[in-house]
Amino acid sequence: MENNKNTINWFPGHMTKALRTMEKEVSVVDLIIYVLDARAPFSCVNPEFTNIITNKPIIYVLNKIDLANDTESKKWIDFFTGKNSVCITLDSTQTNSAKIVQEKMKLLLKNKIEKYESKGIKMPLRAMVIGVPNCGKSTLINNLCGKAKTITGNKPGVTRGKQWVKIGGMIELLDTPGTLWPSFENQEIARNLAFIGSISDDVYDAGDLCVEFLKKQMKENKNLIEKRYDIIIDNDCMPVDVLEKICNKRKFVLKGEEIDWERGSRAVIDDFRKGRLGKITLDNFQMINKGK
Ligand SMILES: Nc1nc2c(ncn2[C@@H]2O[C@H](COP(=O)(O)OP(=O)(O)OP(=O)(O)O)[C@@H](O)[C@H]2O)c(=O)[nH]1
Ligand SMILES: [Mg+2]
Repeated sequence: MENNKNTINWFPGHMTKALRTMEKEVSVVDLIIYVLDARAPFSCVNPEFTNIITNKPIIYVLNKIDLANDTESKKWIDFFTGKNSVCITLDSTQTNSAKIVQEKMKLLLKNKIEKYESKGIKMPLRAMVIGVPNCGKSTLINNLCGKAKTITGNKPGVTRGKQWVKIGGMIELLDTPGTLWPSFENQEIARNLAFIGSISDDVYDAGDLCVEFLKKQMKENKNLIEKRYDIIIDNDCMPVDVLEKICNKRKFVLKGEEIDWERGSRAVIDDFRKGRLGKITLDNFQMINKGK
């Protein structure tokens, strides 16, 4: 584990409580709806969930698909499709887009539905919706029920307790608080979770995070950064030089022409989060063998 002042960790008490609640509630659900941010789907897989969701069919939802790179998303769909799991993509902010979740639930639970129908019993289908903070769990549930039954918000840790929501007559969904895990051994994953807004802004330095973000994007999406900020990134440019160019271009300067690094850093991260840099996927397949 990297151990310096830049190490990111965030595991507040309500997350431990939420995991215990999930452990209790899992026995009454037929299926898991596992929401992942499509920009960092592997980073969003929480090792703490593994022991909780054993043996349940899973619908993996690559949510916020509107913000992710299309080619990369196709690869991640294959990765998350398995014997007892399907993977779908979604933009939960589009009205009615989540209907596909309902269809997949019925497909995965076909045997159970047929069994009860043959006996003339009406049994609701129950699913637990899980995922890291801010990945869109509550938005997805509201989309399915066509009403704002759960509270949503553009910051991590909005949902704090469990909440059952009925969808029509036959489906019941359990909204859960976004949870992480006690310590990030892989700080690349921690940073990706911070970039997508799953980690409280209070636990990392915006300047450090932004420099790491620019370092990565200068390798992978240099043209998108150049285009957004109308700057040229020369080969000998360091990430901090790029941030300086951005701050100057945007007039993020304090009294005495001093660069406002904090404001510039927050602006760049916010641009990424809102998709203003373009469709960017952070995760890659090399991360898979490096631990969490
Ligand atoms: N662009 C885009 N934004 C989305 C999508 N789904 C959710 N959001 C936004 O993401 C933010 C977080 O959504 P929530 O539904 O509150 O996320 P959550 O997973 O319930 O978060 P916690 O309760 O904190 O764990 C909100 O600002 C939503 O509008 C999506 O598919 N695309
Ligand atoms: Mg929520």
